[in-house]
Amino acid sequence: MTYRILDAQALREWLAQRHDLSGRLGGAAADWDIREVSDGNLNTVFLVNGPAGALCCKQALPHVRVAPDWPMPLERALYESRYMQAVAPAVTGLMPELFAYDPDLFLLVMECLTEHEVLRSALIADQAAPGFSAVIGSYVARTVQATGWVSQPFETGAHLLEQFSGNTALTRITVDLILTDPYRVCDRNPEPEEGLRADVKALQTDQVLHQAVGRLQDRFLTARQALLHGDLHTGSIMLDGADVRVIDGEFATMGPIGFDCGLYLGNLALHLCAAPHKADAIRTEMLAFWQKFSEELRTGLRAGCGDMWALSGPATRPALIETFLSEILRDTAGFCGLEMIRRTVGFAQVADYGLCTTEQERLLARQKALQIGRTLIVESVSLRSFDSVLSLMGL
Ligand code: SR1
Ligand code: MG
Repeated sequence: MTYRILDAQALREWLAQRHDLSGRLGGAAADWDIREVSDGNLNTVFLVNGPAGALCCKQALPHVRVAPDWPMPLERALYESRYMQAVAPAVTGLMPELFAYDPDLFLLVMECLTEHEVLRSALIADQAAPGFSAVIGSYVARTVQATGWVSQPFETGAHLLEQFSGNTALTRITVDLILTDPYRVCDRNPEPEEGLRADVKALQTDQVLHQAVGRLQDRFLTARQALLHGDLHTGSIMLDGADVRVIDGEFATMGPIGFDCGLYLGNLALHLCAAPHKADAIRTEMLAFWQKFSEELRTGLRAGCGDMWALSGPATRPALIETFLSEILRDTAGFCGLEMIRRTVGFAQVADYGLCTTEQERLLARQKALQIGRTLIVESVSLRSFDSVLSLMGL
């Protein structure tokens, strides 16, 4: 069957022929309730409800969903399916189950998280049950353990490089939207509000900042430490109380571990800028993320490592681990800063700023995010502890 963009009826007909999937829904195809709930920038998403169960169907479009003039290869769905398969055994219960991938329709069929809400929306509504960040810290540590050179035989890394190095279209988005566009004049950048124009201009001319961004470009493109989710923001996480799931792994690529950490923390920090009265709660979440991530990785690496540290033993490995974690910390701070800046002045911004009740308040929130982002990027190379990351955020 050749590729075509599915609407609800076409999806119904396709599902009806897939007995492995229609069996999960139960009843007759005509009775299924199919709703399009597309929310992200790139794809269409349908929720299908039948008498016996529900499915989530996500199809790649040949363009960016929110920018139809921007062509985008369909293969991102393949990489998302590969990502889910690669990390699923390590993160059981922390991502939806993948039931099927159709390579002709570039369609993923997954467990439907009917009761879950997107973390960003839950934060904005002030309804996220505390504790989600420790789960995300554990998620990142587990994916690193399962895919990183530091903990696996080198053949694992070689295989993953081979599986994901073709994901260049989405990596190009990251290279442009996160690592480059906010620091240059670019048609994709939205016109800034008047009060922010001078700040945007400063980002384009700040040589100290550009040099520090250069270090992070180097890290992102050349430090292939582990398989990254690649887009771990608060819109890529869903929760229902304490049940936390990571979704949307289409940006998966081998890269620096601090990239996933930094994007996650950057989105919490953006929320903080928009809702400064939540500083205590956000500080607690950030700390819990880092403690869980670093402790779980430390414990795992003490118990065993890959070819990378094959000669280390109980006397020498702890120092290797601490040096490794320090490098991740520096990258985390830098990528956190990059995410804060790009989500404030770049193509893909965040709904969190909608929490500000006046234009002046929103301007100040954005300026705060730019200031914290710049400081994190520029200072990242000299940071020694997670406390210093928090204090650069005013926490
Ligand atoms: C054109 S895609 C824009 C952004 O949406 C995705 O979620 C990624 O964050 C990407 O940078
Ligand atoms: Mg996404």
